[in-house]
Amino acid sequence: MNRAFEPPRLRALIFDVDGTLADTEQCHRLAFNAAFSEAGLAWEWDVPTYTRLLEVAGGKERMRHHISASADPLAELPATELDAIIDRLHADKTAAYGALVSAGALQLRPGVADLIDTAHRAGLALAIATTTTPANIDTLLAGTLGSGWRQLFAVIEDASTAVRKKPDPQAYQQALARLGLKAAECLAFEDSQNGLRAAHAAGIATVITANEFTLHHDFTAATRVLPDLSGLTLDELLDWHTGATQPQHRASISH
Ligand code: XBP
Ligand code: MG
Repeated sequence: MNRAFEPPRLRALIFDVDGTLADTEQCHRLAFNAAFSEAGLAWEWDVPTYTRLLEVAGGKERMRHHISASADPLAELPATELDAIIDRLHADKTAAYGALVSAGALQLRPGVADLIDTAHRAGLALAIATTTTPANIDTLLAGTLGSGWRQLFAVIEDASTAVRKKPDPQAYQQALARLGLKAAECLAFEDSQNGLRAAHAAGIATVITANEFTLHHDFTAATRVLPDLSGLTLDELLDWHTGATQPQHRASISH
């Protein structure tokens, strides 16, 4: 006789940063363009261009892709020289982004602060799994959640710990390992197709809140697609998690 299915308990929420916690990508785009202008490069990433380039996760990887895809003369440089130029551009971009965010350019998306607070009070572990630079996370969350923001998150996986960028699942797999939890005990929150693919490849059911840069992405594999997280209750999350961890549904989530 089949034992009644006991759904795994929801024990952790794992958040992507850019586009999920806040609509950061316009600021990233402006910061890239500021760095290009400072370097005397005639590159100007407008919104349609940046929307396409966002299919490459990671700022350095995105610039490298742009150089090769646009057959920019920089592509002819010896690898070490090109690496040095990309590193410098990215450092300048990160400084420009930090200045924009520190000046108050960004707020958390609707419902994010409430969900983090409610989940933390309910004893759920919170984690971050992002491809962005650590400094960007600190600038954003110190300015929105306060200087003690790190105490809210048990685990932070970012560009400095997970070198393989989304859709590679490394950031999520490392977050699960450091949390000491199974994928079925967690829910992920993402904004993009790359992010959904990364979480899904790690076996984690995912809630999507798209934004202007990702509305057109394929979110078929998501457990839920929402306009934002406003008004979201823990009971709703628990229901979605239970539904997502039913045997027949889990069979569709790769491990
Ligand atoms: C989104 C990214 C990042 C940002 C730019 O990260 O792919 O590359 O666009 O930040 P997330 P960096 O996984 O949080 O959605 O220039 O620091 O990479
Ligand atoms: Mg994102």
